[in-house]
Amino acid sequence: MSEDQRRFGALHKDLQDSQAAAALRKEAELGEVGWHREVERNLALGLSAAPSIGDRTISTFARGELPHFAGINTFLKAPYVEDVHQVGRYDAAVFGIPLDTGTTYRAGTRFGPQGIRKISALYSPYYFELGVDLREQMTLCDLGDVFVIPANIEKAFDQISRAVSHVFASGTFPIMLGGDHSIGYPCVRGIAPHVSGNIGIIHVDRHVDTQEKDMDERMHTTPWFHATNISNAPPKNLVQFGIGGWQVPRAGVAVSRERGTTIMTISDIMSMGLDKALDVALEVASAGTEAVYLSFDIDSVDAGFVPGTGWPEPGGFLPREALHIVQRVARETNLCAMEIVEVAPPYDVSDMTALLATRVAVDVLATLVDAGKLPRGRPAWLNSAPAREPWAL
Ligand SMILES: [Mn+2]
Repeated sequence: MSEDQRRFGALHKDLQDSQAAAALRKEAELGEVGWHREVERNLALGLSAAPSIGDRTISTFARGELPHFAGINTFLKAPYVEDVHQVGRYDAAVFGIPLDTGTTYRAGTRFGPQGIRKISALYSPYYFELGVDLREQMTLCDLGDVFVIPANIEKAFDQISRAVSHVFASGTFPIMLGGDHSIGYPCVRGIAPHVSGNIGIIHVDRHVDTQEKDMDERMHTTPWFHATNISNAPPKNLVQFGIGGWQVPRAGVAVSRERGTTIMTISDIMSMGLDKALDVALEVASAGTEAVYLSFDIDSVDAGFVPGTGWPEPGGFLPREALHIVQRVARETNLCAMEIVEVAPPYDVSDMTALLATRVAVDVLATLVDAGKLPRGRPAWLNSAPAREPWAL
């Protein structure tokens, strides 16, 4: 009897091919090179531990993953890369866009990146279900935050596009932590010039966010009007997934109708079944496009799970549905970047909203690793940086 049969032979026959059985097998194949490298670094920088400490991997000053409650927070305790010219050395980069000038009801998403970083310290880099260890299988860094201009949303947009353009052109996979949903437009504007071909957008939200202006300005209710004016981000590849309720402005509905974006309500998704609805969403976003951008609004989840957001709306997704959605997007599209928006820690309870935002980010990363999409070479559709900033017209 093989070792594998000894371990798993006793499992109920209906569980032989279960996710849990596979996860137990996959863990055994993960190395510990990244972990040992981290321990060496911690000891070199943080002194060896007091003589009474039996575990000699422990340092005197906390410098790595442990203790989870200690240390200076970066996202998932990833290295803080202060020199942004070095970003291309990492497979993925997280950075914050702490802009809430675009909020039209309760503000506070300027603290979103800080809130997400804080509770992300709860997590190790290992994800049981997929048998992925980010520390062993890819490199991740935290670039800190974009210098937004809170008193001028257009200047803030220029800063955001420039930052996103810089990271994206390096070939690193970018994860942007908002900030309110107004950042969707400048993020796509920073990416679009670097993609040869069209970009599809999967927009998970309760709100359409497609009107041209709100109270005479571009706000968090307007990103997809402006993003779909970009020549290679056409509205026919914009899928708006989970829309519904009493906070969908008629001005935005008119634009979505006129431009032919694809809206799917929660009821549509329930009646089709989540996976069938996702089949349709992924097909529409991918049709004729080279790359797909994921915009995940935390308020797409039922308000009971995400109190820390600006426009909570009951009746949205369950957290496990949201995670299933982003995992399928990561696995089955040519995902080129993502944003997670509308986390407002001042309204949060026990960090639960920020924790779900963390899950969305790490589940996407783990899925990209599991699907063999990270680490990645330089994609064929990725242009080198243009000589000028095309949005500064
Ligand atoms: Mn929303």
